Amino acid sequence: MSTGEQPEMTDGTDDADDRYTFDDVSVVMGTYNEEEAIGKVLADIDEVTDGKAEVVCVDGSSDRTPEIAREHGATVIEQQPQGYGVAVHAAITEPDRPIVVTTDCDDTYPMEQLPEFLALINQGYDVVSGDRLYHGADAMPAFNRFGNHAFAAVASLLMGTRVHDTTTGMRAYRREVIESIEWTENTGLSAELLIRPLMRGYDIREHPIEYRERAGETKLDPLQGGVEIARSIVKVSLEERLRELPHEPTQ
Ligand SMILES: Nc1nc2c(ncn2[C@@H]2O[C@H](COP(=O)(O)OP(=O)(O)OP(=O)(O)O)[C@@H](O)[C@H]2O)c(=O)[nH]1
Ligand SMILES: [Mg+2]
Repeated sequence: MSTGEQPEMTDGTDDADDRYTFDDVSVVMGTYNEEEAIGKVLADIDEVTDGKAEVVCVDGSSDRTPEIAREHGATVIEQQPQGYGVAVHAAITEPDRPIVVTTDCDDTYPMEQLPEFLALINQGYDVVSGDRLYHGADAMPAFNRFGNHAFAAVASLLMGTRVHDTTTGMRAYRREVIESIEWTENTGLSAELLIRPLMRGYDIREHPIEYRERAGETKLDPLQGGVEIARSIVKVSLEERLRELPHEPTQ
């Protein structure tokens, strides 16, 4: 686990065999009535990746979100709205490109930092996790900011490794990480996607990101969602601790 110094920058578009480019990247997201934001989010991805990244939206909307997504060339998978993690689980397991990047479809996350995520994957990290709290996250509601600091503190204690933002929606994963682990959480999936790989020894890097004010309505009830995330953090950390214990040989 490491954080801090800048990645060696590339524009993610060079063609050396051993480096991934945006042709190897899928950017995936759950989308639920995000018509105010989706046009900008998809235009930003298109611009920064030069149209090379594949985009997958798992959509439960009743507004124009899926039409706008298709107009931008995204693959849209329709799904009844069943919560963040159900959508994002379907989204991360859909692509067959080697690098999967998650984001929210609310214009909070800086798509212009995608080349930094790709550069860190190319440095060898298995998961690159956007740390919203590093720069202060002034655009985040104060209650959520407090909660996110608290989740990171609890997760760090339970894991025995300091992490700074367990609930961020912007990460890059080598697809092998996603495929090698069974994911169980819904609202807490974002925390699970950091905790299980970290406790299984994958190379994780937290990377500071800018965080913007949300466009459109939140889909998360901060109180109920917060309780569910806290429960997921405890459950998943303890399950991973138990996995670490030596097993009794069976006779
Ligand atoms: N398909 C689908 N997408 C969902 C569902 N719930 C949330 N999402 C999407 O998942 C992403 C995260 O939801 P947000 O409402 O941004 O939750 P949050 O980031 O915790 O809260 P904010 O601080 O308001 O951004 C957004 O892109 C939502 O549109 C759902 O039930 N189905
Ligand atoms: Mg969001």
